[in-house]
Amino acid sequence: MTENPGAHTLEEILSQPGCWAECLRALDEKGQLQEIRKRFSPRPEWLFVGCGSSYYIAQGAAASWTFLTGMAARAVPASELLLFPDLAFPDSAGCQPVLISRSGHTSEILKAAEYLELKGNTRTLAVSCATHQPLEQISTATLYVLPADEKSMVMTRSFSSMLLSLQALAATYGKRPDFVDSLRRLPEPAQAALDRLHPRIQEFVQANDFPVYVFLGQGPFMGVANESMLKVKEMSCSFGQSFHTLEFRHGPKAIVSPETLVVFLLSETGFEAERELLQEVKGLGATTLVVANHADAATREAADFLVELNLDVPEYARLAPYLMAGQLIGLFTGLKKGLDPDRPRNLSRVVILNDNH
Ligand code: F1P
Repeated sequence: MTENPGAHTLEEILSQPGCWAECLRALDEKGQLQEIRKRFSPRPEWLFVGCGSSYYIAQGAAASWTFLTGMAARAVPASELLLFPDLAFPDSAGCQPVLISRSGHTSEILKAAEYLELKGNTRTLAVSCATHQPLEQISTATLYVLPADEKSMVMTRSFSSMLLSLQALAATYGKRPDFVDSLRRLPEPAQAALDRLHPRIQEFVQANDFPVYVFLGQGPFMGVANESMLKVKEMSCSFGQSFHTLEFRHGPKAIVSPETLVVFLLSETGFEAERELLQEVKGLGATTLVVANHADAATREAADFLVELNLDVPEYARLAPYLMAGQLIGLFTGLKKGLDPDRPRNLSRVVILNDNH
């Protein structure tokens, strides 16, 4: 056991809003977004590719891309591109791949880059928190998100910062300077919300034990639900699941009991339908944790633990702050179990496979 288990991860989680501000400033100063916009013209479809957390960034980025640019966008794990290229990449002429990797070293993303650039003759855009790595050498250009790299094995601020940077890039393509302004306004109120949330989640985790964690999100929040589930698994070795919110009715709700923590990431667009499910699940006896921007009386009543963000920015600019609760649950649950969330069991910082895989 290390001296200060989880210390890096906690610091990295709590430093996220400041990191977003720094990343947006760096993108501005270096004119990176405009530069990329000049080098890659709009295409009928954009394909966001990653592994693990970076795949879930891809899901949030693809939703944001379509919302902000009107262009079609999908997310696939790099392994899909390698094993089922005809399914993942059928329209090579009309599709622009974006390869996401904190390290730029993950074998599958490198193989995907080689497949696209060298065999497919397709120009790729990489997104990474590191320089001097192989992905940047294979790809045509790289969007660097350097202030966000972590000491911890698990991705926390690199996730939210790469997602935010891709949203800023989408806003550049979509000619939505108002959206970039919203992202710039986000760090201050998000930091205040995070500082309030941190001790509350710590206390909640101390007071409760859950064998099962469920994260529900819909639309652009699905990637955030998946990433929250992954944080709880990685940092606390707990059993976590994620679903599209309303899919929970179609079978998964069979697992509900007071020992199931069901986390609802309530959207604004689907608020009423999602809140109805929250009430139903509460009625079935689950313990509920709700993240919402604004809660109404019915939501308050059905939430055992409510995170009300009150952020004065559009819905899509709130994806990153919606992740804070899941990250903190994972971290404090891991610490409570005597684990070191900085160094999760069985994991390495990068997955590097031998050549014969
Ligand atoms: C992707 C990733 C991480 C995960 C793990 C191994 O890395 O799957 O999401 O936490 O420790 O690698 P990268 O390609 O973004 O560097």
